[in-house]
Amino acid sequence: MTRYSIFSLARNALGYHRGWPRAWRSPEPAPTYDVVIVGGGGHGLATAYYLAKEHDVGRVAVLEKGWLGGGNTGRNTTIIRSNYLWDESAHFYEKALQLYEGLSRELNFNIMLSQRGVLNLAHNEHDLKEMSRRVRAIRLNGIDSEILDPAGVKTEVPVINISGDVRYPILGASLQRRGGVARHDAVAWGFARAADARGVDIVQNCEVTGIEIANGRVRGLQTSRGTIATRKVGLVAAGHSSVLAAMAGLRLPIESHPLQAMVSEPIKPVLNSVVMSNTVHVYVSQSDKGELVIGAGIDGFNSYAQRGSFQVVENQMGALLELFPIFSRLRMLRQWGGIVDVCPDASPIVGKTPVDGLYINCGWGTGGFKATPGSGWAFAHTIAQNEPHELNAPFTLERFSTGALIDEHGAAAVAH
Ligand code: FAD
Ligand code: PYC
Repeated sequence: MTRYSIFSLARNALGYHRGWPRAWRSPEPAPTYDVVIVGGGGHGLATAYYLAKEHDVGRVAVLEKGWLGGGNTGRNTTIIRSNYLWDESAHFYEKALQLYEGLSRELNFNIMLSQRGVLNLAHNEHDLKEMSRRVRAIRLNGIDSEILDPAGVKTEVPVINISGDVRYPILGASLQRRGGVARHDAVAWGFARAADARGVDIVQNCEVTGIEIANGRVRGLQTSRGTIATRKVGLVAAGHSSVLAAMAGLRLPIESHPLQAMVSEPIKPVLNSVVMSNTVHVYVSQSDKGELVIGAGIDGFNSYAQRGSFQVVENQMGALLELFPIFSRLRMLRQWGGIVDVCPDASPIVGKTPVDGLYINCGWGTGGFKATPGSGWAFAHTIAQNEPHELNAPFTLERFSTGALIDEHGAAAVAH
C-alpha cells in the first residue's frame, strides 16, 4: 500500500467516509420507464445491466422493496457450479459460469471468484450409479466433471473422514474443478454500480404493491412511492414470486420454503474445496475469513419466515460431524434463513407470461446464485426482443401444462 493510500484511507475514516462518492445514485422514481425490473437481487440487477449494455434500452429502473441484495442474494452460501444433468440446464448454468469467470473484469469489481472445486459425495450403490450417469452427461456437454474414489476424495479434502466405520461411508465423489464460490454481496454491488453507470435508476425502499393491466397489456406499477407507467415489467422477486404474480392474476406452480445456513467461528484454513452430500444432507466450505459456511436442506413446510427450524440445524450438525469429526469442538457463530421459491421440477421459470409486457424470472429455488449473470443475460434478451433467448426458451411457464419438465432435483443437490 502506498503512503498516499494509507493517508487517504485514514483521512476518509476520520471523516466518516463523507467524501467518498456513492457507488450508485439514489434517484427518486421517474413517472415513466421503458422497462421496470421488480427485485433488486443479483438476478434483477444483472438483467438491468444487460438490458442497458447489450440491448441499449434507455430508461430502465430496478425497484427494490428493501435494500440491494437483502433477499436471497445476500443470504446464500455462494456455491457456483454448472454440473447439471439435462442439456437445457447444463447450457444455461454453464453460460452463467463462463460469465462469472470474466465478471470481475467485466464489472471492474472484485467478486472474489474462487474456483476451488465442488465435490458431491456418494455414500451408497445408488449414489455411485447416479454419479456415473451424471458425470458422463455433463462431460458430453463439454463441461468439466470427474469421478474420485475415496482415496481421491481424501487427497482433495485431507480433513474428511473416509473410514468405513460410519453410518454412510464415503464411496466416491464427483468433482467439478471449475466450481467454487464468489462473494455474493460483491456480485450484487458490482452489477448495481455498472448498471447505474449506464443510466439505470436503482430505487431502494420501493415496494411494488400492484400491477396495472388493461386489455391484457401491462400499463404500469403501483408502488409505495407512487405510480409508475411502463409497458414492460420483469418480475425477479425470488421468495415472493407468487405474491407478485398474483397481482397480475397469475398462479405459479411454486412453493415457498425457508432455507437456512450458518457460519462457524473463524479458524485457520483447513478446507480448500466445497463439499456437498445429498445423502446425509449437509454441505460445507470455508470462507476467506476462515468461517465454515454450512447448509442443509429446505424446511419441509411452506413459509415466508426468513429463519430456519431447529431440527434442520440439529441434523446438519450430526451429518457434518460424521463427515468431519475434526470440527466437533467448533462453535457456531450465526444462523439465518432465506425464502426459496421451488418449482415442481427444481428448474426455474424464465420467460414471457400470458400478460403482454409482463415477463417472469423465478423458481431458482435453492440454486440460483450460480446462475445470476446467465439468468440476467438471457432475461434481458427476452424482455428487449419480446422473445426468449435459446438458453431460456425451454424454461417456460407452459412446461407445467405441456409436460416438458426439466427435472433437476438431483443437481439441485443437498438443498432439496
Ligand atoms: P433475491 O436476491 O431474493 O432478490 C429478490 C428481491 O426482490 C429481494 O431483494 C426482495 O426484497 C425483492 N422484492 C420482493 N418483493 C418485492 C416487491 N413487492 N417490490 C419490490 N421488491 C420486492 N444458490 C446457489 O447457486 N448456490 C448456493 O450456495 C446457494 N445457497 C443458498 C443458501 C441459502 C440459505 C439460500 C436462502 C439460498 C441459496 N441459494 C444458493 C439460492 C440463491 O440465493 C437464489 O436462488 C438467488 O440468490 C436468487 O436471486 P434473486 O436475485 O432472484 O433473488
Ligand atoms: O445450488 O449448489 C447449490 C447450493 C448449495 C447450497 C444451496 N444451493
